[in-house]
Amino acid sequence: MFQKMQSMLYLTCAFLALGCADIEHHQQDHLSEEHYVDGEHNAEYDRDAFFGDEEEEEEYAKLSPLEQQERLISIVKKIDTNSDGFISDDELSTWIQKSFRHYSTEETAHRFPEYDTNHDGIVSWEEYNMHMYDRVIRFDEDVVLNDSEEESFRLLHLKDKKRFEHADINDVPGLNLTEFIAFEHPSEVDYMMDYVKQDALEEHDRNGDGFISLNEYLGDYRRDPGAENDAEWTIVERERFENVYDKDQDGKLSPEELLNWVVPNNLDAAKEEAVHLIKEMDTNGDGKLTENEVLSNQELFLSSEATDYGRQLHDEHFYHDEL
Ligand SMILES: *[C@@H]1O[C@H](CO)[C@@H](O)[C@H](O)[C@H]1NC(C)=O
Ligand SMILES: *[C@@H]1O[C@H](CO)[C@@H](O)[C@H](O)[C@H]1NC(C)=O
Ligand SMILES: [Ca+2]
Ligand SMILES: [Ca+2]
Repeated sequence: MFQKMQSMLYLTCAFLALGCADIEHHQQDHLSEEHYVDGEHNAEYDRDAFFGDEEEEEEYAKLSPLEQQERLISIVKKIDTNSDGFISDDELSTWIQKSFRHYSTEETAHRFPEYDTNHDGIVSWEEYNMHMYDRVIRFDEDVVLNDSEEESFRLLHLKDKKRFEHADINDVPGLNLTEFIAFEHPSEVDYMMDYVKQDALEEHDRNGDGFISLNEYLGDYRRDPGAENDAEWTIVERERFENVYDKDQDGKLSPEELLNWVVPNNLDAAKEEAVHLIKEMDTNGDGKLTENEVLSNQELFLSSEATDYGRQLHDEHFYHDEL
């Protein structure tokens, strides 16, 4: 019911293509609620902020049904990377992930010059600080501050610094655009995965054994005071822990398994969405989608992550045929 209502909202959204930021926000919360951990990873998932700021005002030209169909068909052709006329779940999940990454890259590239104030193509640690805080902040790694607000800011800032250093992989100090993207979106950049795992362990592995137990996992949600006595909620989360995240069923999450929990939009999440969509749209039940199946399920397709909720229809990067 909820899903259906959302689809309808999206449909309206896709056709009117304006003022959809709120709906999008809810949709993303809905799809990725399990990925929000203490707000720590929100920064990596900030397309909302971007589109809220930049594109909410933009009104897409309304497409004629023919234009819409043409663009959809070229998107379908591009998803079908092996050109066998069918969209497989692998092709679709790769596409969904590509779409996620495209937007984070664009959004970051767009903001890069604001940080790089001397325009040398590198965001230095000083430039980053100036942009964020109007001054260069240096905290001592070993001195705990008495004021709790200052202390949590110190910890946050030290984390920023660590992420910055992990992102900086070449010999030149500071971050070029590629590295800056890794800094801003560590969970979408392969070379940052070790950092992401380490960071998540630091956050959640209370007893320091290198794994996340069910209690450590639940403990994280229990910090939400409203959830304290919600037995039903505990059952749902326990079920998720056991059946979704704990792939090898050993009762704890390894750093690898942990990624599925803390990283939004990783391949598994994209795969889940792809499998779900194919199941919904696969009229003849052969496990893959034809162009016709997509066209006869346009509404669903255009309200899904496969087309970034219809937005791909308005972005040449996705619908334009390579010549
Ligand atoms: C924190 O408080 C303790 C005792 O009140 C004091 O000795 C110490 O100098 C303070 N530390 C800082 C960094 O202000
Ligand atoms: C940034 O540096 C990395 C590592 O040397 C390099 O692979 C990448 O192409 C550079 N990116 C840009 C935008 O210059
Ligand atoms: Ca610079
Ligand atoms: Ca543990």
